[in-house]
Amino acid sequence: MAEAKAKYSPFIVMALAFIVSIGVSIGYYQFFYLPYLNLKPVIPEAVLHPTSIAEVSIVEGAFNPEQKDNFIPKSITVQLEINNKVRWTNKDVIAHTVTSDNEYNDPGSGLFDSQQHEGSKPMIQPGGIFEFVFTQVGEYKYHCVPHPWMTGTVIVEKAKF
Ligand SMILES: [Cu+2]
Repeated sequence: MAEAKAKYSPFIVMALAFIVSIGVSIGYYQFFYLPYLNLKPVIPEAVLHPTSIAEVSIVEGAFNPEQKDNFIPKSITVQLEINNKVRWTNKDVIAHTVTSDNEYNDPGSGLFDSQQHEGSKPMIQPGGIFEFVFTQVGEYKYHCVPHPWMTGTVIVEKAKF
């Protein structure tokens, strides 16, 4: 036993222990910590459930390409934790969609597209609504699929106190 111990100097043992601990740390980070971060985006409750709702109307006649007004307001600015939940109400006589120009996928709410959400499938019917909670600061452009001249923008900012 004493001979076996003598083969490994304390320096080698410490070096090996150090290498093993680095390996364990990298493995933990890569296979446990990163997947955990990716699975669970931490979105504050106040962002998921803002105190009020921002309203956008799809006005009557929006289906008509000759008509200038469709989404009113055309651009709406909202604040996280205040009114970052946007509600579109279809006041037109035919169905429409609210669809992201670039397939924006919100980490809290999923794809920004009324066609992907229950309650509005396949389109937002006359008198119907579509609601979407924006959880990230940014500028989000959207349009209506059957009427691409209908365009709008949602700008999301941090709350100003
Ligand atoms: Cu439309």
